Amino acid sequence: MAEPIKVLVTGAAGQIAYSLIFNIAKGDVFGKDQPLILVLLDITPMMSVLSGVVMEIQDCAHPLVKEVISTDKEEEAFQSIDVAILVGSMPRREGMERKDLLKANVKIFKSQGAALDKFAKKSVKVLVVGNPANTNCLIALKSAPSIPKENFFCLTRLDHNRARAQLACRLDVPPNDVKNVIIWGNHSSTQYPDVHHATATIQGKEMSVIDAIKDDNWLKNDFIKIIQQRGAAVIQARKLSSAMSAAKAISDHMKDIWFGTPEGEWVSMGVISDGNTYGIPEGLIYSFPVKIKNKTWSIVNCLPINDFACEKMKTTADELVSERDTAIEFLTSA
Ligand code: NAX
Repeated sequence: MAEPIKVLVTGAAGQIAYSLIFNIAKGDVFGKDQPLILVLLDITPMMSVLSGVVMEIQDCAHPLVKEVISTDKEEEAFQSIDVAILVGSMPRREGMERKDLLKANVKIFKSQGAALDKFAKKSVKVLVVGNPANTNCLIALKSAPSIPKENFFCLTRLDHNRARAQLACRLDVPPNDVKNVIIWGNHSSTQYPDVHHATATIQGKEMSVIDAIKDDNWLKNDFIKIIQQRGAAVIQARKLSSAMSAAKAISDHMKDIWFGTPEGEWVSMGVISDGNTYGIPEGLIYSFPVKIKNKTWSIVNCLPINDFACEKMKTTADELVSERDTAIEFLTSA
């Protein structure tokens, strides 16, 4: 059997982690033959709740789980880890300004970035989920200069899965028969879910989603709004934010990093922009279409972009530039 890998989940007493840890422990993410050391970090007041989660992990009797470490100390949590899934963050409270939310999160991700830099393996793969995910990821990356910036990702796979599922539903096909949608930009309501390159298999024949749906008005208006507002719709109905679907998306994202994307397919991931790709400013964590091979990502480049798409890609980039500038201000003054 392989050596265990050490996987850290932060926000481990929260609702996303509750589903996510189960997926990881049963081998859905890193494989059915990969032993695991699970490291669970949360804040001190949540340690009692976390101890209940640890009891439940034991009670699942998953054969792959060799050890569970639960802690409220970053120096213990980040020690020699292979994977960091950073879910825990400061939630937006009623009446809280966006700037205050960013400030609180800069503090958390600066500290966790520094802990990655000091304690984690240099090969660690880091997935930031806690919102604002793109900018939190950027702060962690900037605070961990000894770790390659290509090792940092933010989660936009939930938006990608939502887009795929909505198109599949409209076409009355299984979601796996819809491929190559793209989420561009920020994991926020400015994100641009793009169907221009997406295909669907209908009665055994692969065709463009645009030709299959034959409703430009729906694709340009309602579809985009549904995806941009889906998180809010779940909150309104459930009185809690997406958790099961977020855990599934995190699992899909990490599994693709570990095992690669299928031939002929790409997925959406927030990764660092080099400034030369689709005109997106250098240094932003921006969601692009990405392929993965040997645990290394590359952006699917040179897709034709029309004026409609170009404008939407710029709107979400502009929002990220403004978030970044505010966060950097806090980072340098903190
Ligand atoms: P919960 O409030 O259920 O859990 C968050 C947990 O994080 C809590 O147990 C809290 O104590 C812990 N925490 C707070 N600060 C911490 C710190 N400094 N170190 C370690 N743990 C800390 O939230 P949950 O529903 O699990 O959502 C977690 C985050 O995911 C939120 O920021 C949420 O907005 C974000 N999401 C991001 C998504 C994405 O696609 N990028 C989608 C789902 C979700 O909305």
